[in-house]
Amino acid sequence: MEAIEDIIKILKTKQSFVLTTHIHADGDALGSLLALGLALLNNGKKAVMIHSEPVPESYRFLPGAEMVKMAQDLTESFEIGIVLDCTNLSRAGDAEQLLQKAECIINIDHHISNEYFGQINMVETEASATGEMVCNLLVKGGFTITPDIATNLYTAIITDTGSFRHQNTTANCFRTCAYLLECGAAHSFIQHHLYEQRSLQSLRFMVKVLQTLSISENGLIAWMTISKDKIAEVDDSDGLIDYAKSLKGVEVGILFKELDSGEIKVSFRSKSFVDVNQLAAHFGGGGHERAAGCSIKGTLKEVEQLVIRKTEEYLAKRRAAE
Ligand SMILES: [Mn+2]
Repeated sequence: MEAIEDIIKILKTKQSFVLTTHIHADGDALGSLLALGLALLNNGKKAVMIHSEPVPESYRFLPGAEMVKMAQDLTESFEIGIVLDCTNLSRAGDAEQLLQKAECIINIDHHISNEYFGQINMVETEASATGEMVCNLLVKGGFTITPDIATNLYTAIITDTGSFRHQNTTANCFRTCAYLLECGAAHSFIQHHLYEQRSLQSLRFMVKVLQTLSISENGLIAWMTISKDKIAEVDDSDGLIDYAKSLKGVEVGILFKELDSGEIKVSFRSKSFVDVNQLAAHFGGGGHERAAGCSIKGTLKEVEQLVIRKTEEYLAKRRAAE
């Protein structure tokens, strides 16, 4: 039996579910979490959506966002744990303990670096977003896709494909979105909240980050840095990395962000041939071929040098192999 059939059976027969997603949640993470959570609730199940951090302000418009609970506040046990858009259990943050207590963990994800940590693993690396997989799951299971669920899933796909710009944009993802619009996904409402609600503070923050832009000698790597003092002002770095990648001639865009933990969060994007999942994996991270990330201990300067050197090595090796 395929994973999807096992999952549908469990969704129908079991009664209590705890659902979560990865730390530093994005639109796909939250959209998938809320869509599946709402579908279970609509079917009379006990379903609790949890996260290690409060839902980011920019995603509080998602239907059901107010129902997401802090993982730390829960002590009860659930029959089934469902983890969405998450490569491994440690990426579930504080939700990990609660998940470990469940009889069965279901892992639903589209990252190539997924570690198959569940008892049931539905991992489809060709899916544009976990939201696309959840849509398929709900349709196959005969669950009603309400306008609220559709809005969550549509947001998941829009954000993970960069509004249909990234390589993961497929015919199937357009078919799914067309279907979600028919189900009542609120297109204008979503666009407005995703792209027309930036604060002046956040735009000024962006200007400062753009000023840190550096480019490698060969013009193939462009990167930016966010130091802790800058984050203290406002932390809205979503999508900034795309500006580095958007430069003509650049293949790899990198964003370095200093975290409170003494680590540097490194995000990678590539345009056409560098497998950034491999680069991130070298530093213990992962993701997709064209978008990946990792966290490295050290100062901003040290990590910047280390990662740029490694990326240059990768490009040099590739040239030699051609
Ligand atoms: Mn995703």
